[in-house]
Amino acid sequence: MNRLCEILGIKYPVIQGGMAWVATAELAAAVSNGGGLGLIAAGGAPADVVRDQIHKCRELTDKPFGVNVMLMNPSADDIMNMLMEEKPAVVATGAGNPAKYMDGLKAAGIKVFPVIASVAMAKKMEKLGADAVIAEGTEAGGHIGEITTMCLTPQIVDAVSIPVVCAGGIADARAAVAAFALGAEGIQVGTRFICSDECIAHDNYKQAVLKAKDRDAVVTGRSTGAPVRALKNQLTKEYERLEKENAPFEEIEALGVGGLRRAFAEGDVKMGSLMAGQSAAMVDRIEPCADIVKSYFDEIDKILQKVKNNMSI
Ligand code: TUI
Repeated sequence: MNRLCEILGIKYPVIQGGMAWVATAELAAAVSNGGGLGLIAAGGAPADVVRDQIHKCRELTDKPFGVNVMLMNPSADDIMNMLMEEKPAVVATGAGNPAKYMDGLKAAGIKVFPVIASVAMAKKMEKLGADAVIAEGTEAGGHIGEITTMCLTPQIVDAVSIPVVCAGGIADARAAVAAFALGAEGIQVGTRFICSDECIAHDNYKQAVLKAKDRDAVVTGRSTGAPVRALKNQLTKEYERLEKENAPFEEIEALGVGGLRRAFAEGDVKMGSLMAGQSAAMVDRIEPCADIVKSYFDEIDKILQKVKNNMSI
């Protein structure tokens, strides 16, 4: 039996990525109702807004779901205190070290799944009592680390004994099989869920993901120390120009302010931040979350047969 399914009481070991703005109660509930684990993204929201989202999600599903806390959010302390009261099944963390919250979350009976992008951080999280780690490769969308999913996953699997969830670039069943071959016990999927019926992002954002080709998910912000992957548009081009000109930090940062809201709510595909992973190029339809969750486990035998054929020497 898959350890992640056991820990969480879910059918499919598929976690929906905690995408700021995009991962609303509607999306999380739909993924959980489809047998995976939905996550509400706290993103940059204040604690009371996240609490309302949890209540909404509980109206939409009786299945377990989680909350992703982006640790660069200035309200992270308030959000964590609220979560210790609300007790979602899981708290996933991103973009930082959740050490100071770990004991409180565990004492509240919440499973803690830190997103990590290095071996050292994975080891630290296991030592602190994390229930699983989400190893996110640089193929992912949004704020990213440097190591590819292919190289990061097996190194994390060898370094810890808690379950490893593989993230970054997993848009179809072949990639899922590869992740499990690398030793992962679950997958986290973000970009493909943008193109779901239940995602309430503006249709222009969804269409941009559908249209994206192999080189369209580009990284900006390397020079400021917070690299972000998003679909190439006027915003990313202006970022690139400012970075090349060594513009002041504040000027570069100011460009991005409100970018996710512009993309998600207004459908501004020119100056919005269309955060998405490299797998955007492989997403070709909008469909129900339940179908996306299940699709990763379709045709396992056929894929494994192909592996055997391709590897028979
Ligand atoms: O967090 C993410 N992805 C995100 S957060 C986000 S919101 C945002 N908006 C505007 C600018 C920047 C961010 C959009 N996408 N993924 C999880 C993730 N965590 N990737 C990498 C890390 C990470 C990085 C460093 C985890 C731990 C870490 O530790 C550093 C330390 O404290 O030692």
